[in-house]
Amino acid sequence: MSVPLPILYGNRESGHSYKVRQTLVLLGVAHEYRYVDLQPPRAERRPDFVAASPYGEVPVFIDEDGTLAQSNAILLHLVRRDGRLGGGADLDRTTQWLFWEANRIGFSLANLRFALRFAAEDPAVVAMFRRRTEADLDRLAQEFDRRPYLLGNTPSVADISCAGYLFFADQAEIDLGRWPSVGGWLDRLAATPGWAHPYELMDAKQAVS
Ligand SMILES: N[C@@H](CCC(=O)N[C@@H](CS)C(=O)NCC(=O)O)C(=O)O
Repeated sequence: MSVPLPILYGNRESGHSYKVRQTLVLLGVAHEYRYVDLQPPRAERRPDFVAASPYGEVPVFIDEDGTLAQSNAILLHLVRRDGRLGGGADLDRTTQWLFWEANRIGFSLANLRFALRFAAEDPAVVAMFRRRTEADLDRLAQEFDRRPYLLGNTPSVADISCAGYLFFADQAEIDLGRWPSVGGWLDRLAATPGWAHPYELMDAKQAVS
């Protein structure tokens, strides 16, 4: 009897979905990627997604343990099961960085990019997202002045999560040249075997890998 593959619902423009798919690929978890068109109103999106999604947002991940939304909750689920990429003894520090990401870079830069690319946002709001993004990059730079990855010498989901939206920095009109140690960290991540740019990884309308 064949066991159904885990399913990831995501979208090519979604850095939060990218964080999950990149982790699945790096961990070698076979899964089915289901593309969700986010243009239609929430209730009119693909019915299997509407039925599965607790908040109406991608990503949503389904495996034998159940259905999970929230990118960082999914990352914790995966590394808890696997033990690599920040699971095992590093789990508490991994969790700390994932909570930071959710409130900081995954909020500031994600919304700055969204405001500049997809929405006509009030300039004062855009300026607030920009100030906050810059403060978050200052904070990240402090880490990479001292160590190659957030947890030390090897990459983890803390890095995958905090870097996710930084691969869209140009779309947020952020020049990473101001933060060379952050740029060096992103280059190291991009050189990890199995790493791919968000558009490369998330483009397939539907894929099994
Ligand atoms: N905190 C959530 C954020 C998820 C999120 O903002 N998803 C966006 C795409 S990146 C979405 O589904 N937008 C469509 C909508 O809200 O209807 C996470 O980390 O997964």
